[in-house]
Amino acid sequence: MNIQWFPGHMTKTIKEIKENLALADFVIELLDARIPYSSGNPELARILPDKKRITVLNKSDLAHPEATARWIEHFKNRSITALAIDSLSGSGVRELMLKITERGEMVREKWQKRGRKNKRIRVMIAGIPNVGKSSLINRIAGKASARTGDKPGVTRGRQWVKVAEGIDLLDTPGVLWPKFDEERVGVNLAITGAIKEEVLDREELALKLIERLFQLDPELLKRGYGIVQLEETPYRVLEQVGSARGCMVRGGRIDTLRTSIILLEDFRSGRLGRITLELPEDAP
Ligand SMILES: Nc1nc2c(ncn2[C@@H]2O[C@H](COP(=O)(O)OP(=O)(O)OP(=O)(O)O)[C@@H](O)[C@H]2O)c(=O)[nH]1
Ligand SMILES: [Mg+2]
Repeated sequence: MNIQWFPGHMTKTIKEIKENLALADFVIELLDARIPYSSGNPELARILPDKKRITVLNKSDLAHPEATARWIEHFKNRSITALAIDSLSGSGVRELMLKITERGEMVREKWQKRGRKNKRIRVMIAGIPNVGKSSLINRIAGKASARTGDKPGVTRGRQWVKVAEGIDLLDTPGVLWPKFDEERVGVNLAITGAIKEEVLDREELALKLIERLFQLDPELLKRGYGIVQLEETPYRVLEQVGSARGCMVRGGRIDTLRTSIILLEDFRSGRLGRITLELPEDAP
C-alpha cells in the first residue's frame, strides 16, 4: 500500500521539535493506546534521556484494557514512566498531573542547587497528529485553550498554556516520524486517523483493516455487523459490511467506497469495540 505519510512540511516540524525541546524542561510523549509502537517517535527516544520523558497512552477508552496494561508493563520494564489516560473523560489525567508536578519539583530542586532562580516549569506535549495533544491540554487547563478537531493537522503553531501553579504546557503540531521500512506502521497510522484522508485510498485501507480485525478476532466483525459467516476474502467481507450497513447503489451493488468510510469510522469511534492493533511483542 502506497501511503505518502511523510509529506515535506513534516521535515520542518522535526526541526521545530528540536527547537521546542530546547525550550522545555521535560516532554510528555503522547501515544495512541491502540498503536503504542506505531505512534511512537524513535527520534524523540534517541535525543531525550528517559528522565526527561513521560510516556502517556491516550485514547485508552478506545483500546483494549488488557493490551494497555501489557504496554504499561512493557514500558516500566524499560524504566520508562508510562500511564494510560483518556483526555475526553479525563480518566487518568489526575495521576498524570501528579507525575508532572513531581517531575517539576525535581527540576526546581536542581535549579535551587545551582542557585538559579525559580521560573515556571515548561512541559512540551509531543505526539503524532490527531493523538489528542490539544485535548489533553484543554482537559488539564479546565478550559478550551487549544483548538482540537477529529482530523490530523489541527494545531499549526506552538502555543503555551498556563495550567497550574507554576506549570506551562506547550501545545505543538503533530509530527509523523518516518519508519519507512515498515508498511504496517503506515497502515496503523492511517487506520487510526493520524494521516490526512486526502492522501489515502480508503478502500484499500478498509481492506487492510478487515484483514487486521480478522487476525485479531473474527468475532469483532461478526458482532459489529451481525454477520453469521464471514466470506473468504477481505473484499467480499467489505461487501458483507456494506450490505449490513445498507450501502447499496442501484442494481443491488454495494457502494464499497461508502462502506469503507463507514467501516473506518466505526473502528475509530469505538463502535466495533475496544481494539488494540499492536502488542508489545509486535514491536521490533
Ligand atoms: N475517544 C477519545 N478521543 C479523543 C481522546 N483525546 C482526543 N480525542 C479526540 O481526538 C481528536 C483529535 O484531538 P486533538 O486534541 O485535536 O489532537 P491533536 O493531537 O492536538 O492533533 P493535531 O493538532 O492535529 O496534531 C479529537 O476529535 C478529540 O476529540 C481520547 O482520549 N479518547
Ligand atoms: Mg492539536
